[in-house]
Amino acid sequence: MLPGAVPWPPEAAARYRAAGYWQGRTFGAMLREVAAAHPARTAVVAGETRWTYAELDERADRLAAGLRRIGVAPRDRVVVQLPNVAEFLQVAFALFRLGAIPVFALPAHRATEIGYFLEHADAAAYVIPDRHANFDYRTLAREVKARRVVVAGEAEEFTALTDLDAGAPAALPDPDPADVALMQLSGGTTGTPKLIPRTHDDYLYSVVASAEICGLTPDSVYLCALPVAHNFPMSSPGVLGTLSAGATVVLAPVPSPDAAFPLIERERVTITGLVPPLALVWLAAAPATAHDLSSLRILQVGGAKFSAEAAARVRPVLGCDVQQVFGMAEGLVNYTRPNDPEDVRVTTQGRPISPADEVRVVDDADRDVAPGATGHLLTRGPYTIRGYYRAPEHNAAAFTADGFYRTGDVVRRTAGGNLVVEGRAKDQINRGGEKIAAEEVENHLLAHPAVHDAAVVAVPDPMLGERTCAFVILRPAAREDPPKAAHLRAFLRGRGIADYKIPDRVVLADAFPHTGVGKVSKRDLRAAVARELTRPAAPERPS
Ligand code: OOB
Repeated sequence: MLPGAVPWPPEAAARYRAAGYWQGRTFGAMLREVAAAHPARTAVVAGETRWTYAELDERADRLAAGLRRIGVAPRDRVVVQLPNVAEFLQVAFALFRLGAIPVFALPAHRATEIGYFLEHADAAAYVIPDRHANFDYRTLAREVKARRVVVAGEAEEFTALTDLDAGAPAALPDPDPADVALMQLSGGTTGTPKLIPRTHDDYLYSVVASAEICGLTPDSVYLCALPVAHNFPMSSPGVLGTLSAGATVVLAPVPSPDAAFPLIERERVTITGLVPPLALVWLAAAPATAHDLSSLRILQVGGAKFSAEAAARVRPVLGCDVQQVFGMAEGLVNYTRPNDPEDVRVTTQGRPISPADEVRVVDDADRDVAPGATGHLLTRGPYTIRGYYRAPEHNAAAFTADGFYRTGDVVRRTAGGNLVVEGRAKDQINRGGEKIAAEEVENHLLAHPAVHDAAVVAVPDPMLGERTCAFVILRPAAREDPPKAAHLRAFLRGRGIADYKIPDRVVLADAFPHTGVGKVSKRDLRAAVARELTRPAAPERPS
């Protein structure tokens, strides 16, 4: 196992192998087998690009050899920040084949986050597009310290992906399936994002089991509308589950109905996954569309709570089944099943993938609550990590002594065994599926010379579910001429963080409410914004 990753205890690993969950197969081998079985089937469609399984397989081999030639070695970490382009899959499988470890960053990440990933993972390379969504990633690459930069597109002074894809493929030894295959990012609750090491054995199990639960066959067509780097569209069953089934992945450049509906019609898409705010946009756009959406069988919705009211509208409006997906990059994924009764699919967030997933619902002292009562969700199982990468101190708090992951989610379990997400205990904002660690944004605000203290909380929002509000106490010297909210936001942007982390509202405060033990009471702060939101518009400070 990669140093810095936390292995499962040997007896648990032995159990997962004996039960057949861990099959000792790598992602590289999986693609090889599917390509041998269906060489001429379409593996991926993205813009004008269409690759068969044979082509994707060969391209992955050639690129693996090219990356090896420039010095990328087995177990090296490589930060991959690519949007929904076919090269994403080529790069991912090239690294899997090489035994190097992609660290999947989101296209929205900026210099501070990327710099941190490169450094924390001690990355050997950084893979980017040239431009995407009006942003030049080469300028970002110049700002961070990357040992080597590989560009899909115009490389300028960097290494072009096409140059690495030019030589002959080399026969590389298949990596150890028990070793780390990739790293996902945690939504996070702390000042720095956490890296989630997932092994071939554990991730491939969750991916293949997900494809089965969703009924994928070689005739399925999965539309990847969300950023493919995120765990949901990557693995639940996502693009990897689709490939494991020998089906077709269609990558949409953006998730809007304008881009997605024509693709659904043209490619006869059968399944896709969205976060709740996008599902609402699709529900609003579908009745008036001229596009034929009749091929769609399943709309998955996950990443944040999807209301029962909205879930109930999916079949009447889109003519397909809704599937709720409650998952986390750390592992556990829950699905409602296609043959569940309608009320289960509409009102619950589903049940775990695996019979070996252990789920506990506990009180503040880690005691099991009564059946059906609400409590903290703890989980452990064949595809849930036992620790973040290189984070021993954080791991001591994020996992119980016996290896359960503390999800930070507040849930209840129905008599039928389905989970209903009732809330969250972790200090995180879920902005329409995009996770924001309050502490991370607070630390950036504290770096401003006028800021004495900062507390970031969630504010309910009809569209996104939640938005962020930053409460700020100014230093006495700054109170005469307080900085405007727009100035503080620009300051945060200048710190090089993803745009979705910039607070939607900034409210100046004289003091923060405290809890009994003297911590800032975020519950009271949330109540304060809620009161303000329901009051008739009073002049807000600052604007
Ligand atoms: C997915 O993964 P992450 O790592 O971005 O976020 C995980 C957290 C969960 O702990 C929970 O707080 C929230 O996102 N969440 C949901 C939810 N799905 C995720 N909360 C309520 N209802 C849901 N359906 O978000 C993710 C990973 C794999 C599949 C799907 C989502």
